[in-house]
Amino acid sequence: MIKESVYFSFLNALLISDKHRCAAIIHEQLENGINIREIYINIFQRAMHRIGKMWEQGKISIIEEHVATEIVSWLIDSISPGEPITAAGQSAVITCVDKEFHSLGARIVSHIFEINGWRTEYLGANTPSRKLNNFLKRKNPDVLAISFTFYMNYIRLLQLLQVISEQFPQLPVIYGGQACTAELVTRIAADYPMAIYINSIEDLELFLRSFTAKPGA
Ligand code: B12
Repeated sequence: MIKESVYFSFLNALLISDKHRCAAIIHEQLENGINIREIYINIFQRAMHRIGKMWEQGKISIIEEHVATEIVSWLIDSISPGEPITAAGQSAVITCVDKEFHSLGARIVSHIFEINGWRTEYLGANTPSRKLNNFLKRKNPDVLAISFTFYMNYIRLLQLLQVISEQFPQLPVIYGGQACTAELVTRIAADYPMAIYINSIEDLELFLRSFTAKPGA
């Protein structure tokens, strides 16, 4: 379990853009045997949500927010085990919706797939829906995972689901992210029953385990 003092030391280091201190704190946690998922959620996610609140309240500037994002993004990649070179398991494409610039959540989701033995294609932020077709045809993934954070993009999420439901009706789709309201999830369940809403990393891992366990998968 992450101690509160560790979280606050990390947040303070992030707020003064002290990349090396942030890295030292994280590496110490890993050396102490702290699970990487705990670091993703209880340090990175928690700190970035806090940074968002501080930015909203005018307590920090957009520049500080940008630097914090870059530090966390760098740390996520540098501590993640990565996909094994010989991975032969299932594959996933992980993307953000069109005009969605929040990419850290999708990045973590991509690493969670890899930790569970999946091969991944992480497409990052702002992926144009129409351009996804050819890529999906070529890669033929077992799952498409979509991340959605900024509520104004909900039409683009629906457009993407429409494209997928028409062109890849058999492709299992999961989606998640902060902007998934109960109302939107209900609407998607009615219009796009192939899309499964997953609202936490724990539930994502449960999904991945049951998916792997399916006969013939
Ligand atoms: C960093 C940041 C930015 C950066 C993003 C850079 C980048 N490379 O990602 C920049 C500067 C680009 C940005 C821009 C904007 N932002 Co901003 N941003 C943030 C901030 C501070 C952190 C986001 C983050 O990285 N969180 C950490 C990650 C790890 O957490 P997460 O996203 O929740 O992801 C986890 C889960 O949700 C889940 N998950 C996510 N996706 C998926 C997908 C699946 C399949 C599954 C299973 C799970 C899952 O798992 C993840 C890992 O645990 C948030 C604050 C916040 N509350 O998050 C605001 C925030 C998201 N931004 C906000 C806003 C308003 C904006 C702007 C409109 C600002 C502006 N006026 O320009 C623009 C919109 C840009 C756009 N079109 O997308 C609002 C959104 C409000 C809303 N209701 O939609 C927030 C909440 C800030 C606030 N408090 O108001 N932002």
